[in-house]
Amino acid sequence: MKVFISGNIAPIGLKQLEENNIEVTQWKENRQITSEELIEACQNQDGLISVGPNKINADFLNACKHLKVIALHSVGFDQVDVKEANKLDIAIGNTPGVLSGATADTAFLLMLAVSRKAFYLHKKILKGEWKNYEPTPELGIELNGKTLGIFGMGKIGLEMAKKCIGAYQMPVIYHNRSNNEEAEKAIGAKYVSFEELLAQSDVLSIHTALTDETKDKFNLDVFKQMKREAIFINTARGGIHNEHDLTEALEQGIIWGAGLDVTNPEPMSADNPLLNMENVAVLPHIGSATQETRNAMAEIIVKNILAGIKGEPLPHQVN
Ligand code: 8YV
Repeated sequence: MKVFISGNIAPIGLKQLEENNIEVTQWKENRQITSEELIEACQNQDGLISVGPNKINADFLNACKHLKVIALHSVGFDQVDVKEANKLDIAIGNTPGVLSGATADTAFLLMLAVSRKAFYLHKKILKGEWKNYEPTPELGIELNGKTLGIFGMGKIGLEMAKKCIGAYQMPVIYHNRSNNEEAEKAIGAKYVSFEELLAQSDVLSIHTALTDETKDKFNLDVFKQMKREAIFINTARGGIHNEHDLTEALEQGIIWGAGLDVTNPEPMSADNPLLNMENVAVLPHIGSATQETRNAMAEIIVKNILAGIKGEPLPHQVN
């Protein structure tokens, strides 16, 4: 059986594929594979391990109908045309659960960094601007007892909420399509309407999938309904906030700060104005980028591939 990998996965995954006699071809170039190259590379393969933002759209799926399984190196599957995959009977696997802690850590890191202007002040040192001690300018804000709003209370949102409660006793409110009883029971999270979430959150952290419903959801109108002292955090997908509107909201002081692990587009251009703002922290989509999590993701990917090429249901199948 043959599998193409469109990037790098943790060595443990490669080892397990080899132990299971899977013949692996891997994209080794230091750039993202193009759609045409991906189609070409998948021609005589049984499965694909899709690493990074490859578009698994109708064109790709129809050109690669013969694939039995596509194992994503992500929990998110917004890049996949799931309906088309269903029509063509191609199993799509993802990696849920194992990256919740690492992604929540990234959200927490960004929240704290924004609250103390950490990335901005660090850049000032690099520019030789740490001159003398000045007690008042560029002050941060404290998080203790502030209200955390979670948009999309799933596994990652719950992890973020637990960290915020543990560190800062933050009361937690959330908005979802439906109640998350586990979160309500486990941490006393309170379900609120979207409008209440905006009006009451001191920190609003996004943990939902990118869908037609959530695309551009956080736009200027929405930022205007948030508190002026609010911090907006997005570790989910850049498409959920409108980057132009977020920039305007920050420039005009409509909200206080923002921490982003995801941008739109990715990579973010080096001259993006958000990168020079005092109350902004941006990371290059590192949510799941720890050794432990990437190992665990690779192991799930292998399980998904092995099941898929045998025509069995995947342990983590999205369709
Ligand atoms: C990945 C992610 O790093 O799981 C997700 O949805 O965004 C990240 O874990 C990314 O998809 C690269 O494969």
